[in-house]
Amino acid sequence: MKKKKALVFGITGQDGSYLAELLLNKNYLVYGVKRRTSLIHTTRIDHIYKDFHLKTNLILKYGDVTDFSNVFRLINEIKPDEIYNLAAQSNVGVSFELAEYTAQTDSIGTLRILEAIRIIDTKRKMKFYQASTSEIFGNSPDKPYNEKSKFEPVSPYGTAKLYSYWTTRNYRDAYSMFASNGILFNHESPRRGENFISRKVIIGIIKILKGHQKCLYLGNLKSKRDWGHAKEFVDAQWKILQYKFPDDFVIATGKNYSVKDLVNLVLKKLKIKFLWKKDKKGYEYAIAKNDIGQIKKSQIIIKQEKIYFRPNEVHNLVGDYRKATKLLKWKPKIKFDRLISEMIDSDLKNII
Ligand code: NAP
Ligand code: F7E
Repeated sequence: MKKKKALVFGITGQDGSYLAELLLNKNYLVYGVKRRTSLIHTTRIDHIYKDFHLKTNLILKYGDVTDFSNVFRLINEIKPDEIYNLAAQSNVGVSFELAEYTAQTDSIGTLRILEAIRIIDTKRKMKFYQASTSEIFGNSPDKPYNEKSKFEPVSPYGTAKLYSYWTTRNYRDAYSMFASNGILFNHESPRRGENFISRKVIIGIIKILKGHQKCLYLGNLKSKRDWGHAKEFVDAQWKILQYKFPDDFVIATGKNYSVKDLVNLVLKKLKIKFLWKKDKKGYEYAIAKNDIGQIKKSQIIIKQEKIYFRPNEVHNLVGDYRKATKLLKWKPKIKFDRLISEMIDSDLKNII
């Protein structure tokens, strides 16, 4: 039987790497789009990528969703059965600094792919997955959020992704395209980018324990997130494209925790005793209550720092994934505690 072809924009990212593994295990021929960078940055997929001269089911192509001619040519040459758009400037904090670039990538990038499909795939055979996000709900009321909740994004990233959400729906309705949104809540893993909170906290605290740094500086500790495991969330992405109709699905765990809960859990798992205090300006800091590793009793190990607060914040995210369970038979299994343990174990091995 002819292998199915998948084209993955964003294959070098956290989700791209897990999705590539999943698709290869399902015997797909996987085409992955990597950007030109001054340093090679394929570390997340090196273990599955073999030299292209060897017989391999993973083929890497240079590309960028800000370049329409490139996007068009790739889709025209490959003629994939399924296209996953995971490419994005995905850091919410950074989007306040790089607002226009974020829109070019996270909004118009999606439009470029959809336009290319519309022109090339006249028989409407290709399926398109858009990596949408819980950030489109912003601070809208009525939690937990489901597919019918109101959208009120509060960052350049959130508004850019909302544009893509609607464009995906509009192309589905206007041109009868199989185009679906996965509205994914936060998902982490040992492969998570180091400037997202889970990985930043874990790496920072391990480095303090090992004496590589003294203190970890953070922003808002009060915000709450619904954190799942990326490996399970890419399974939902694939299932969304296997469903009989194009549709939009919330993918979440239904449980949320604050950033402070996350910090407390990591400290506890690393057996660091601590006490939270507040300075005169109201910023919180944590001091160690025991000598452990390279940490000395009374050392300030965590401190809030103004530069890590965002101009606007999403305070509390939690998702209702019942539609995905009903129609896709998808359900998260990995709990927050186990996710964090897996990430800690992995970084304890990485950081010497
Ligand atoms: P990630 O690790 O930041 O990966 C993003 C990927 O997009 C990387 O491969 C990156 O390439 C690529 N990329 C960035 N700009 C690009 C451009 N202009 N052209 C082509 N590729 C580009 O993000 P992730 O956590 O895997 O998330 C995957 C997708 O899901 C993103 O769209 C993200 O916004 C969305 N999402 C993520 C979460 C989450 O909690 N992880 C939740 C909801 C939605 P480089 O490696 O070269 O940077
Ligand atoms: O922040 C707070 C920060 O950057 C989580 C992306 O994958 O999920 C992700 O977006 C929370 C926020 O993720 C620091 O203010 C405090 O409240 O890990 P994060 P995010 O912004 O929720 C959504 C669903 C996506 O779609 C995105 O692509 O933690 N926080 N102090 C901090 N965050 C960071 N990064 N760094 C800090 O120092």
